[in-house]
Amino acid sequence: MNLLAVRALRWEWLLAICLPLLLAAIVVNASAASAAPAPSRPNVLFIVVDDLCADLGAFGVAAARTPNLDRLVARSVKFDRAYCQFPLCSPSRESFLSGRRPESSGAIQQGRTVRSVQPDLAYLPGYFRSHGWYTAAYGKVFHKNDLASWDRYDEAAPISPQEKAALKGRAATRQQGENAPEWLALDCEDADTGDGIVARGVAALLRERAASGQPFFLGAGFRKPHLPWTAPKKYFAQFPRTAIPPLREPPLRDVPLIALQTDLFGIAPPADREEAVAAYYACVAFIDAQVGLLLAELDQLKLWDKTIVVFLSDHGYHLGDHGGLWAKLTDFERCARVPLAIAVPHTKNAGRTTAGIVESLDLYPTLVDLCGLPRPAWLEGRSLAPLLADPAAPWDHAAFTTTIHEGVIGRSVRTDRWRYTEWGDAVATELYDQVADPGNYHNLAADPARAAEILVLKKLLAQNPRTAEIPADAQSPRAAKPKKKSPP
Ligand SMILES: [Ca+2]
Repeated sequence: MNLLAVRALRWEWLLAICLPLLLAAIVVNASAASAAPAPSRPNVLFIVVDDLCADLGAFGVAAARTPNLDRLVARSVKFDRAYCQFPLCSPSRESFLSGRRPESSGAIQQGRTVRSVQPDLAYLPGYFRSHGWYTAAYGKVFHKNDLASWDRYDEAAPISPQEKAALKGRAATRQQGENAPEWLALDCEDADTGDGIVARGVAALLRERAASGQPFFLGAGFRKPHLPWTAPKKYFAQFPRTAIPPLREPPLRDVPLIALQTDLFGIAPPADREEAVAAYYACVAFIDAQVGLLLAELDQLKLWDKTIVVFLSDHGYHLGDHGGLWAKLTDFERCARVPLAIAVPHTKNAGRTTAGIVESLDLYPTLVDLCGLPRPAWLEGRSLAPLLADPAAPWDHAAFTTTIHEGVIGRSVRTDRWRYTEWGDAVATELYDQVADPGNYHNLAADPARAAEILVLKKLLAQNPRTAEIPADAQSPRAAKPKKKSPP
């Protein structure tokens, strides 16, 4: 064997011994990274969108164009059956930010705060602040902001000067009511809009706080697709009227009139449903792009490994369904249901969906749990940590949603199979089979064959605290008197 051959043999030996060791080291390293423990004091990025129903690509609605929200959901555990506690901005947010049910706290109307009846209560961001997190927000996180919750807060005007100028003089289009659906394609850039300012403000906060060493809780409160539906014109260009599939729905059967009211604020139906839905979807696509800025910042700053990202809406939204319902305030599945996704650092469950029935109310105990903080005594929700650890984990719970029409309170409970609603003590009841009738068109409450199920659901509903007082100004100004009979 000559010298060259000996050298070649040595190299072969070296390769034969070292390569497997090297590969093994890489594999061990990779698995160690995937099993890395979650940070003990993670950051929280809390993204809340106003009036956004679950019409999103990631939630199975192809007509909506939401690549960024879809990407966020793909990094998260998706909650397919999440429900708000009251389908209206203020009571819904008061509930999930305080951790209390609307009827426990009494915050069951627009503008009434839990803080006003429980002055020492810490809202969710305030609780994190009291435990050493830096808390800051832009936009509409609270309906009525709680200054004590934040180290820094910027309301970021609901509409920018550019939007205001564009909308000026258009009040004539609101003849049907103060908040009749109104939309407008804006001739401005994203950065010149209220929500564009929110996204850029929070992105700047992420950059500023990433290097601070102090954990942060940042709130991004986007105001669209709340009315008026304004967004830069490039988003409207994505949604010609023909991009919206026509609505095909079954006829309403035995649905009581009181359940079919959404007009607390004078919402008037638009003349052309598809045109209006296109405007709503344009605003959703606009918000999607703003969320995209935040995701890009999380990428750039490598924050995913130390940041819990929560994405939710305050309630669902009707888009001309049920024979012409618009907006919010019903107890139907479409209005009670909210899109919810939670991305947790180092999760092995990214992109998985849970069918567990959960409530917006659960967010406070969930975040407290994930961040290792003591659970405040007043919380009424439950931690979703078991579902984040295993989306298929056993989970036998119900969700409760309350609304008010004409001074009559509508209490609804959603179980795995049913949605059951009671209006007042005996004004009307509804029962929908969520398997056979997911959209809630056929009320089975009078079906004698369902008496046993109704008894169980009635007991379940009665377990929740009930408010003794329904505020006089919680009555609908335009709604017809509630009637027991069904609509034609
Ligand atoms: Ca809202």
